[in-house]
Amino acid sequence: MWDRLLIDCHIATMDLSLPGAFGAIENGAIGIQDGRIVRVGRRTELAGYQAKSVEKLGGAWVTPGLVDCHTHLVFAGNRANEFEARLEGATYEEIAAAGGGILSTVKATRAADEAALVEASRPRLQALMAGGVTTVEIKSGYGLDVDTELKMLRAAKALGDTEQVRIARTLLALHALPPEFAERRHEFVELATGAMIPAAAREGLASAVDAFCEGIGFSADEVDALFEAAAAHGLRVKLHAEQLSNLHGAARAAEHHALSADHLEHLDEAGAAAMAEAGMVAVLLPGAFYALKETRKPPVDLLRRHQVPMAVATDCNPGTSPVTSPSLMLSMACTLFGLTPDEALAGMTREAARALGLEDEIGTITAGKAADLCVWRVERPAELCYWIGLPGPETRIFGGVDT
Ligand code: DI6
Ligand code: FE
Repeated sequence: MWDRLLIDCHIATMDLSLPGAFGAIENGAIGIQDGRIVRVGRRTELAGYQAKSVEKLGGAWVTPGLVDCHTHLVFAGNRANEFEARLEGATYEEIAAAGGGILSTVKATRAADEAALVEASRPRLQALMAGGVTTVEIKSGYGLDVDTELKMLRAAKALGDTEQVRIARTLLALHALPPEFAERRHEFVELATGAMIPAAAREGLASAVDAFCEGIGFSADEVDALFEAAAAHGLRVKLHAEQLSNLHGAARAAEHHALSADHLEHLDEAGAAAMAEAGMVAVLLPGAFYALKETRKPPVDLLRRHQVPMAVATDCNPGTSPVTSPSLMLSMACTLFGLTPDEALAGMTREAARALGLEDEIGTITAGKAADLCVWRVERPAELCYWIGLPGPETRIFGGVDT
């Protein structure tokens, strides 16, 4: 006998093997046992099964738990002062060049101890969870020294140990050049490859390595060295690429079999083709596009043409995307970037799971996967993208348990 049987519901399985938008099953049922989905189908197909708890959902729609596959939500302080400066005309690059930007968050994050960092970050994580997120990726990158990078990853781990959410941890080893290395770029890259990566791998603190490939960040050649070290330590890679300019980072990441390239406003055709060939995911970040008042959109048609799967994430960070609402990202992905509601929801479920290498575990409502689910009181799944800033699901199920 199963633990739970959810009935009287419609299911947006997001399973690509089912026909139609959202992989929808109307009048469906979901069987749950030991925290996993054991069976999903039409109610009539599951008629013969019994469960300890049979739950009528009153015609609600059930989706996979949302997956936020790109965040920097562990940090100290905030940058509302830079927000004000940008409103007065300063650009993100100018603020960064003047020692603000990422470096101001680095200062605050270095000064906070691990416990303070955990408690500063918890409300942001809880806001995402309340919005329906059951898996979140958290990057380091505001330490820029070995100890602080590890402290950030430990804080992310502590959050996962104390909240009902899955956390994927990424070492963002090349985010900005710290002032103490101003004249010694290659030494900082050596620190990242020779010390940060080995230490994070040794402690099991990260499953992936990331970098900011940009004029104000790091070159594609520097990223190469980083990704080689990551591979040597058994870590996957992903890259912030083509956000503000085109350094051809996505194509370089493809050479390293990266999981994803993220942002991509300036991606060109060769980059999209390389991503498709390598089976990468394009992670679109409408919060940063919006907050920076960018005008150049990621090339969604190009990505579709090359059949590059698209994920959507909050990029929750203090500088360019102070966002804690997954609903808002679904809306912006459609309204600003032109995704269909089916693509946007897939972007925060199935394709986001793939961007984390977790596609066998989460991201669709499929027998065998973890029972991470959201129950929404809506009449059709497109409502999840239509409402702007929807508070969250009626019920959030994590590992088979209501939370
Ligand atoms: N891209 C981003 O959107 C964030 N980092 C990055 O590489 C911005 C980080 C910040 O400004 O604090
Ligand atoms: Fe980012």
